Amino acid sequence: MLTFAIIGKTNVGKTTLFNAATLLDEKISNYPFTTTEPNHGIAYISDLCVCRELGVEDDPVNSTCLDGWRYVPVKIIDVPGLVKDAWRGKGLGNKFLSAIGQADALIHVVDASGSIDENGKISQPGSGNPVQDVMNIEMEIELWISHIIDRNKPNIIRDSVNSSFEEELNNALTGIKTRPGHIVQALEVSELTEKPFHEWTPEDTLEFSHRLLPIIKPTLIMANKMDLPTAEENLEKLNDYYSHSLVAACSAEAELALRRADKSGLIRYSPGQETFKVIDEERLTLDQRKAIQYIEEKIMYKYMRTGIQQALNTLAFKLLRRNMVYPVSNEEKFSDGDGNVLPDVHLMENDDQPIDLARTVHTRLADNFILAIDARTGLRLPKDYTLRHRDVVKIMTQKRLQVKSS
Ligand SMILES: Nc1nc2c(ncn2[C@@H]2O[C@H](COP(=O)(O)OP(=O)(O)O)[C@@H](O)[C@H]2O)c(=O)[nH]1
Ligand SMILES: [Mg+2]
Repeated sequence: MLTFAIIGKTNVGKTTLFNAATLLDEKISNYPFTTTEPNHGIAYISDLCVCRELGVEDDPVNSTCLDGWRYVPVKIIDVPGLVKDAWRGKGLGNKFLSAIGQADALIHVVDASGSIDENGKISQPGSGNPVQDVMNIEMEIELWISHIIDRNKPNIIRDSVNSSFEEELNNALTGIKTRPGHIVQALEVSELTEKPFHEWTPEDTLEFSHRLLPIIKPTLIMANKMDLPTAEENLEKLNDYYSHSLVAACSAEAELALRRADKSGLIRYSPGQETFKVIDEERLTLDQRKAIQYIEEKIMYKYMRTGIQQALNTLAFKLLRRNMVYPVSNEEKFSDGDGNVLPDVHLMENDDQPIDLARTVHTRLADNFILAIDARTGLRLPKDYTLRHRDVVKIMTQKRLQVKSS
């Protein structure tokens, strides 16, 4: 399952975002360090399901279909505020950094209203510097990566004699989910391909780590608290400074309020939609009415949506370039062996082929793979076919295999 880690300094709204995305009840408070363990939860990314286009009623198994939208689960981790010198282990730093290591992509939350001081305490709105905040947190992660490399330096040098340096460096970094291709790419952009590893200075190691980070952890910067007046100016600054990466505007608190109101039956709201509907005006208290009005005025009219669902989708589809692919075993009914229509959808990588889909469903399916069929047309897919978003694919095997997805 894809894993996203929510990072950022204290009090920017990470836990609120986590709760909104998972609708779990976590302690939300103004005190720094209320969270001492990385929280793990399940969030969903969503896109139009193929059921309506194919004219079928589906029976989702590994995902959910709501009003013709498919919601696919992803793991999400709320990583408590990283303090300065976290990479040296300060403030449970290593535990938090390891959680980042497990992630496929990062949601870097900043307080766009600038109401947090350097130490993560609530202060005068507009006084904080979100651009600097992003750099500080990234620096901790880069120093941590450098530290891992330094610690493994003797082993890397020793083992490179019998294999390649790139391979050994990759082995040292597998805990943060590197692949050999990432290492080669980062060496190139940091211009260290030619320099012998034993001659690397501490600056070289840090430069390498700095270049490696965006390659292994695609990051979305989430400008949170957009409902506050000082936020707009900082959003512009963030957009200017981080024009090379993606910046999204959001209000985690608004999303949390909407999802909770939906859950308790006060409003009808599907995450990611641009509107919500009050079910019964009479049932709302004065405070609830005020809250709804605030969200409408400050967020929904201005930004069209709270930004949370879009952020999750952007990570999966734009930054990680995943495609939703539906495996079926009956290409006429679009069903699995048990008759479930469009039971599963998998988030395949951009250059994945049908054999990769087979492997994702079950290794036995891959071992016996012969060819794949496009269930929409009934035609055989070419040998070198790469899977596309919303493909519905039947895998043909040598033997008749009855496999349940793993
Ligand atoms: N105005 C406003 N406040 C928010 C928003 N999101 C979070 N907060 C508040 O910011 C404070 C810190 O939030 P929390 O999620 O605990 O931050 P964390 O330390 O990063 O996990 C709390 O008082 C939240 O209610 C938002 O979108 N708008
Ligand atoms: Mg928190």
